[in-house]
Amino acid sequence: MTEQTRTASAAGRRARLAGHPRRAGLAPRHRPSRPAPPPAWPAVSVVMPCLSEQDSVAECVRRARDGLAAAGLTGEVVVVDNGSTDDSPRRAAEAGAWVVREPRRGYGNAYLSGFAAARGHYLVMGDADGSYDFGELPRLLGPLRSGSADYVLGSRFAGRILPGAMPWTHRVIGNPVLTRLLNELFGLRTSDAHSGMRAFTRAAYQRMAPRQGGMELASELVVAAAASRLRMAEVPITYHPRAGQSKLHAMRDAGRHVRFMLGYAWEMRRKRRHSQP
Ligand SMILES: Nc1nc2c(ncn2[C@@H]2O[C@H](COP(=O)(O)OP(=O)(O)OP(=O)(O)O)[C@@H](O)[C@H]2O)c(=O)[nH]1
Ligand SMILES: [Mg+2]
Repeated sequence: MTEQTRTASAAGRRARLAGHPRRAGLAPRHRPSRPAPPPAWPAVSVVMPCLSEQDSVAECVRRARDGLAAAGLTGEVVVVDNGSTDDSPRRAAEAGAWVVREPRRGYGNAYLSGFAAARGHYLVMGDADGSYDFGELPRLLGPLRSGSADYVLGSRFAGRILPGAMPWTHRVIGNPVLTRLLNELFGLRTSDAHSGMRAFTRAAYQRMAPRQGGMELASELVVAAAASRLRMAEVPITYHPRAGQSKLHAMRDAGRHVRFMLGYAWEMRRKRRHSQP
């Protein structure tokens, strides 16, 4: 053992005793079934991106807190305010969320700063628009807590899409076509590549190390989870009609997904060619 690695492992041991997963120096190594941190640090961080969702954000925060309590887990709800022009930040804070501000617009940018602020051992994603039911948190976290998966996708297509929750163009064309393209390009079998409800361990997140600032973060996470050889699971969820105005720009966002997928697949192929003798 070199002097440097000895120092690093001693520091890791000291930090592990201190109890916080990030200070414990667990990343970037992969430890799929570590025990949850002691209660002083939240077991779960529910992160919600929020762009002017004043009609729903407080209820989402309450449902997430109730969901954590039902699972018997300590937790925090991190709402990332992405430049709301309404009362969302105040309502989120009043409902018990920790509000973080991210001035750079974009679904991905909002998530990246929410994850950077989050302290939990498990990280959960979900919109602040009322379309995902945070009462389903205990089921979503099940495969992580049992140690059978590192990354769980809440699948709307394997579950239920309630009337009015998704326009038929997205349900029959947009989502299935983009999901199929992703599966074909990367040899995967996901049923809902753009679901906004997911959960993973902190170590899994550090292995995926996502970077995309827009909606294409959703595709990036699926592909990066597979590329990082994470154990993936899908749990059926119910998709509800959202409150307030959609922030989705269907064509522009679909274009960003396609560009990301083609770029990533090209890069993977190029690396593979170069690594061949
Ligand atoms: N699209 C988008 N959403 C953002 C942004 N910043 C934060 N968000 C939040 O990210 C979540 C996802 O956006 P939505 O408009 O719900 O997009 P979607 O779920 O694909 O579309 P809907 O089915 O219409 O809800 C919401 O909670 C938004 O408030 C942003 O710059 N763009
Ligand atoms: Mg939504």
